[in-house]
Amino acid sequence: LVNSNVSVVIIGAGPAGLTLALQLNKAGIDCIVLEKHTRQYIETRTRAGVIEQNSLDVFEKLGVADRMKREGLRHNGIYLSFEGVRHHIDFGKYLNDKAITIYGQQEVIKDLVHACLDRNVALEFEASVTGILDIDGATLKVFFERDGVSQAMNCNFVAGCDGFHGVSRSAAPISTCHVYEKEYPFNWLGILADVPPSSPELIYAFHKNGFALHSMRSPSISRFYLQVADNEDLSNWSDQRIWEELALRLQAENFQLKIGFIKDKSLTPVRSFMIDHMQFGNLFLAGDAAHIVPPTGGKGLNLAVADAVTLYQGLFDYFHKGIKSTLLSYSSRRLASVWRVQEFSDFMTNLFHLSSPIDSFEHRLQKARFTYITTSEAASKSIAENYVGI
Ligand code: FAS
Ligand code: PHB
Repeated sequence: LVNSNVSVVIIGAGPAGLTLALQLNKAGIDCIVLEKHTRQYIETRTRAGVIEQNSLDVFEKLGVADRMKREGLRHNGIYLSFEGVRHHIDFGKYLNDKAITIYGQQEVIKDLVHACLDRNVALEFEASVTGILDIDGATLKVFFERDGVSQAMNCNFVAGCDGFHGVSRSAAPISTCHVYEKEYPFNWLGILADVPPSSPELIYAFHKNGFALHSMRSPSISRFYLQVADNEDLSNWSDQRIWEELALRLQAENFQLKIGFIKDKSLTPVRSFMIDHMQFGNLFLAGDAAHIVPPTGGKGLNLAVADAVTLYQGLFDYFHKGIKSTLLSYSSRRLASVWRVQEFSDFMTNLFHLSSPIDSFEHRLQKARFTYITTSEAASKSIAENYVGI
C-alpha cells in the first residue's frame, strides 16, 4: 500500500464512511476506507438506534437493508411524557406511511462492513490516519500507521468520515471557519438491558428529577437513557439506582417498568458542534467529523448517511460527468439541512431535560410547550415530520 494511488480515500468506517464507500463502489469509483480500530471493535460499539426512512431507503438502494427490515422494529409513533402525562405522536396520522426503524448502530455497521467485504471494497482495519497533505492540490497525500509501519497514499479526494475526535477536521484551516458550539449542562447515562421493552414505542419523559428515554433493540432487549450531571461518575450508578430512577421518571398511568440484567452502561456528553464549511479544497468532512447534534432527536447516524449521499452525488458528477459544481455545493447543501436538525434536536433537548429549578420561568415554559404539543395538531405534526426526517 506504500505510495499507492486511489481516487478517494475515506477516513473512518462509521455510517458515513461505509455508506460512501458502498455508493462509490457501486458506481465503479475506486476508493479505500482506512479505519483505525479492529472490525470486532466497531461492530460491537453500542451507539445510536433510530434509523430514519430516508436512511433505510439509502440502505435499500445499496442492497444492505434486508436484515434491518427483517430484524429492525418499525415504529409509527413515539410517546412524549411530561410529569407523568403521556402524549402519543402518531406519524401515520400526519405523514402517510412514514415511519422509523429501531435497529442498533452496531448492527448497521455489521451489515455495511459485510457488504463492503463481500463486494471487495478496499477496507483496511487498524490503519490509523496520522495526517493529510496538499488538500488544495490535485493530488492529496494521506499518511497512516499500520502494524507500526508508516505508510502513505496519494488520492484525488479525501472524505473525512472519522468522527468528532478524528484527524480530518484538524487538517482543514479551521481558523478561517466560524465554529459554533453548545455544551449542555448534563450527560446521558445509557444502558442496554436483557429485558423486553415496557412500551411498544419510544418514550421521551420529563420528570422533576430529570430526563429519561425508553428505547429498545429487539423484543427482548431494551435501551434506556437517564439525564445525569455533566461531571457524573458511572460508579455512582448501581443497577438498583438506575432501575429505581427509570421507574420514577417514566411513571405514568398503566405503565409498569420491566427490569432485568444490565449488560452495558455508558456515559455520553450532550453537545452541539457546527462549522460553517464542510469542504476545504479536495478534503470533504462528513458525519460527526463535521457536526455533532444532541442525541435527543436520534439524528447523528442519519445525518452521517445523508452527508455521505450528498458527497457521493458530487463525486459521481465529477468522475462520470466531468462536473465539479455539484461537489462545490456540498457544504452549502448539507449545512442548511444540518441546521434544521440542530434546531429540532436542541428543541427536543430543551423540552425534556431539567436545567432550571422546578417552578422557575424556564420550567413553566417547558410545561407550556408540552401542553401546546398535546393540544395542537400543528405542533404534533411538526414534531412528527422532524422526527421521521425531512
Ligand atoms: P463515527 O464516529 O461513527 O465513525 C468514525 C470512524 O472513524 C470510527 O470508526 C473511528 O474509529 C474512525 N476513526 C477516527 N479517527 C480515525 C483515524 N485517525 N484514522 C482512521 N479511522 C479513524 N446518535 C444518535 O442518533 N443516537 C444516539 O443515541 C447516539 N449515541 C451515541 C453514543 C456515543 C457514545 C457516541 C460517541 C455517539 C452517539 N451517537 C448517537 C452519535 C453517533 O451515532 C454518530 O452520530 C454516528 O456514529 C456518526 O457517524 P460517523 O460520522 O460515521 O462517525
Ligand atoms: C437509541 O435507541 O439508542 C436512541 C433512540 C432515540 C434517541 C437516542 C437514542 O433520541
